[in-house]
Amino acid sequence: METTLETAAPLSEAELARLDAYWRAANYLTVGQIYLLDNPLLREPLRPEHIKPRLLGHWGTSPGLSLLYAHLNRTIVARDLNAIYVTGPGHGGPAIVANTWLEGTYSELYPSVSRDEAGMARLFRQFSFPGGIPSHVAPEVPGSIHEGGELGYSLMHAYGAAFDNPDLLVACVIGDGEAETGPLATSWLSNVFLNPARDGAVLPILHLNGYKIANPTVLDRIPRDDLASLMRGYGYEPYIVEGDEPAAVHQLLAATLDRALDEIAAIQRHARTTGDTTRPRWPMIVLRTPKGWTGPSTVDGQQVEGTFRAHQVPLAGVRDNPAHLVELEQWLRSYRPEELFDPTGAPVAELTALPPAGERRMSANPHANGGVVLRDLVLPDFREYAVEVDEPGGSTAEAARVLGGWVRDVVRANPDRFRLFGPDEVASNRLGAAFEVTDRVFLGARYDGDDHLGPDGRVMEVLSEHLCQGWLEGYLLTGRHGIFTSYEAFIHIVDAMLNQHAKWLKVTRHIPWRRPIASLNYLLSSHVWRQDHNGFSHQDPGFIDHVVNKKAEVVRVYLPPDANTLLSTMDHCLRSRHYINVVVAGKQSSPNWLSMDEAVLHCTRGLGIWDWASSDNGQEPDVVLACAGDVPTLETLAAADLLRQHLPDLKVRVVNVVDLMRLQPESEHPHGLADRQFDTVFTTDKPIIFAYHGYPWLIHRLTYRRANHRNLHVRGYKEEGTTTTPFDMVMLNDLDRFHLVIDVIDRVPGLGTRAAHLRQAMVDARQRCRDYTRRYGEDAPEITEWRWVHPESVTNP
Ligand SMILES: Cc1ncc(C[n+]2csc(CCOP(=O)(O)OP(=O)(O)O)c2C)c(N)n1
Ligand SMILES: [Mg+2]
Repeated sequence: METTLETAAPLSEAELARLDAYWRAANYLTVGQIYLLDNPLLREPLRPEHIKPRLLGHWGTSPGLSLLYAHLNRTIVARDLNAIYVTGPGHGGPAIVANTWLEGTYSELYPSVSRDEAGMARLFRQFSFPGGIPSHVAPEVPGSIHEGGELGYSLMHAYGAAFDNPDLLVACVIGDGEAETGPLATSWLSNVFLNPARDGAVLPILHLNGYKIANPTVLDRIPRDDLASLMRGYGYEPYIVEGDEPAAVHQLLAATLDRALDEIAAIQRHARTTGDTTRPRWPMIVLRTPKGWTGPSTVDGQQVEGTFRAHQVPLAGVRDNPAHLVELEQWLRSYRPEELFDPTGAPVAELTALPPAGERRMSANPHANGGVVLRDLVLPDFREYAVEVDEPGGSTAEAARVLGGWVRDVVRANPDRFRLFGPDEVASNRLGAAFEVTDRVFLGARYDGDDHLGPDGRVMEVLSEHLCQGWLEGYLLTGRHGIFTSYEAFIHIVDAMLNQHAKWLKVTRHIPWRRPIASLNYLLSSHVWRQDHNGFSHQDPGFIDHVVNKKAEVVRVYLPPDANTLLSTMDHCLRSRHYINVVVAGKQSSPNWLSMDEAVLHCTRGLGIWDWASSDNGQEPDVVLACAGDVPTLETLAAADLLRQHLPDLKVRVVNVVDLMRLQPESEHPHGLADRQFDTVFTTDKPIIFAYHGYPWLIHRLTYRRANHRNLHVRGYKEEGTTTTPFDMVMLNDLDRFHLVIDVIDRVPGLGTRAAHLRQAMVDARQRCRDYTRRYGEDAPEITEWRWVHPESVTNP
């Protein structure tokens, strides 16, 4: 069942010699980076002082990565390919750095690491060295869009890069250990979403070196036919390249790459000339070569090459162990450096003739520095999608649905650079208007009755938050734009991926040749307060807490309280660069508070006093009612209404927060409000009752340095939930209007006894509303029919 091109030998003697020399050079430079502080060309016998004191890095995967790099270079030149290289085992950083140095890009971007002996010495010294470069294929490495430190995301990044890049080939190495991760396991499905006419190609290469850190890999130890069947089941045609004899493997790999690239070209030609987008069977390669190939075969009597023992540094005691020092020197000399580098230390002409030139080099391909090819979105004027708001709360809308109209037109205006990603929830999250102009992309079988399913869609729906995230990251990293819409609770599934992307953004901000990319935008519309169909399992607002841990310069969190503020917020997010924007907004019908003009002002301020809801009339308030999130805003306004009716003398100030980062001090976040401004809004000594969308602690965390923090009392989600009515849900968490009034009574000095009757009435109201739900299965009319009534006493400025 497996396909091996055993007899093919497409390389001439000279080609084979050149490929092998190139591979040896890359391997030499890799070992040099791991071990050497000095004496880079071995001009003198190795001495302990030439060796780094801390031996760091991963040798085992490196020879395989370099072998593929050299062979891909051959095919890029032969076919004038536009290709990038994604390496799942990104721990093989020294191999990729070595290749980028060989092809010149490294020295162009880092001139001090020149292509000569002095540069080679720096190249070696800097690797995994304090003040130098990280050990992985980190953002510092030219041509990288994938650091690979946290395993599992290579293939999804590769597909993300290929979408809407019809001329691009993404060669993607997948570690056989990496292939055991959940995210990688689901990634094989991506070919169901790749359109051969409109998208580029991905060539998956499973690097079956048999081992991880301390174990064999599952895919190496299952029957070979089963592995081939598995790949075929996922819709790939697997080609096996197996061996441990370099010349034979070179011939086989060259033949196999030629075959695979011929097939890809034929698939694309067919789709692009006939318009037939039937899902093709894409080729993939299984590269079965020894882990740590060409390294020390045995060390201290133990087999190393071809085992898990080759994973990191095979000879560990080189500085102190003379025998190991000799073995290292033999190992390095086995690559015959005198044939590879000229007397100045530059790669010899035979080597520099192998890779492509200019932007065809995988390390210099602009797609791998997405900001370079990023084009702005064409954004329709969001103001034209506004809901009419004559008076606050006078009408209702489903905010996400209103946004959907604008998103539809963003899709329409940007047919080649914007996609919506979601785990089966684009329609459920009320962005269904997009389907007026596009489909869900899908190249599997399609049946009558399928809903907006087609080969050409702009909406990518697959029930894997990992895939959505990984595709979008790959898409953004190669210079495009998108929105990921998901349930708030389940977005946690990608917490770890978000970490990695946030790190990437943080580091690349400070690499001058990396250009900013479009922000990663999350729209979380099925949120904690409205899980009517589901209940407790679907309730968790903690993604925000997770995001706020990240470097302030890359994260933004928005809680627009209504439709117009949501429109304004999303327009801002799609224009922004190099951030992670989290937007939480409801999809249920809820009141519109602000006209579009007011919404724009409010979003620009980030937080502000809502005069029309306040009764402090420009004076010092007795209490501040703050709120963030659509449901807490509703409850806060209802509480303000109750206070106005029952305690008309009480001076209440209502503050709404749309940009959560405004709460932090200026020193902690670029959006942070200056202390003096914060104090004028929140006062320095009056109680603040803060109704917050998520876990209350976050508000304390963000404000703990503020003068009035000691008077801050936060209500939010406290992990109480079930399948029940919306108002019962807020009551379960003491976020309801009645409880907010109780909080005011309990905290405003002097109110206690005067408001005792009201307090008791509030306790009773909670019970009454609770009983109503138990009896009738829905919320009481006093809740559902409540409307904000504009107070006569307050003049709107
Ligand atoms: C998600 C994740 N879990 C664990 C690790 C720790 N780790 C680093 S390398 C490695 C083994 C990788 O094996 P494989 O993918 O086969 O790569 P290779 O053999 O090519 O080195 C592990 C478990 C990691 N980097 N990421
Ligand atoms: Mg492996």
